[in-house]
Amino acid sequence: MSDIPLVLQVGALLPTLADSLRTEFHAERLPDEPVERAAWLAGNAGRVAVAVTTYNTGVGPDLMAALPNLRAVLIFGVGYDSTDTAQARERGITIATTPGVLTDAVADLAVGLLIDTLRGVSRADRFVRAGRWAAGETFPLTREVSGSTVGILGLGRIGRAIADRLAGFGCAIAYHSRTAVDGVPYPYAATPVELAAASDVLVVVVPGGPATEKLVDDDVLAALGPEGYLVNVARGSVVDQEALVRRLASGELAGAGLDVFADEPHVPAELLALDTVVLQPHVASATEQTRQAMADLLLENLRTFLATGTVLTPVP
Ligand code: A2R
Repeated sequence: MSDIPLVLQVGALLPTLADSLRTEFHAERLPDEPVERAAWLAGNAGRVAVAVTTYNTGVGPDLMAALPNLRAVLIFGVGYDSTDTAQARERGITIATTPGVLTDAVADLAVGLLIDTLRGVSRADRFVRAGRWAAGETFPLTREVSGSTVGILGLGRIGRAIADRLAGFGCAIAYHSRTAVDGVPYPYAATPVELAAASDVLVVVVPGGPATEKLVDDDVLAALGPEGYLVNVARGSVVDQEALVRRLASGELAGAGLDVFADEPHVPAELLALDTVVLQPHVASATEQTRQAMADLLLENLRTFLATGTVLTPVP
């Protein structure tokens, strides 16, 4: 039994995916509890050939180092900032994510957040439920979405899908990525500050990780200005959250729609208290259809890897 390459589940997974891993691949689950985990690793670490995990759990440096025969890490999601990519590269360990299949769901939520933040949909719902409309109060005027200028920070798969959707609203689109994208009709801004200065709304859709840490810093937020809005469906690490909270609380930023935070699931109390902010519990890809499509793609990567040693959607 001990020489059969093992598929290891690291962290909680979608139940249907965990079932498939168990029934089709005889996967085992790494215990979460530290003492149990250490005991499991002492007896089994050498058997593990493939680890299956999520974008937020990942396979960090210590766990990766403890698995001497690991050959692949398959991630449920598009982010891989919690997996040790440098060690993986050094050791020739393949990393695969589930890109593409979640593009539409994330773009849908980004646009929903943008509309909610500018038009105050959630705020107006609270207003009605609190009986304030019935009591004769008037809901304040909001910011029009149609015709606004939206800056997309990261014009990749999701960024483009957001731009496509917003074209239907007559929004003017501008963008910044490290490199200008060939063949798109939108103006390219050379820096995030330049993009923010030209935008009514800045939508953040770059990957997480050290290269984008606080890419949206206080200078970018200052350039967005008191009439500006921020929407973040990328990673909390991409935005200087302290600066964001400070500017929102002081009215130096008009509002924000946030699906991601610096220290999830903790949301700063100042944000909870602000009516200009729409908060989501990191659910941009969380539809039944998309989560199943992500599970299907991950399983296809696993089957392909076990048969050929390659995957369909490797991280470059
Ligand atoms: O920089 P480029 O030319 O590689 O363009 C990518 C851009 N990007 C960056 N832009 C500015 N500074 C950076 N340091 C930087 N790193 C990457 O982000 C590209 O336009 C975009 C990422 O696009 P995709 O790789 O197609 O990713 P996808 O599927 O759109 O997902 C984006 C992220 C995920 O990683 C999650 O964090 C989130 O959206 O849900």
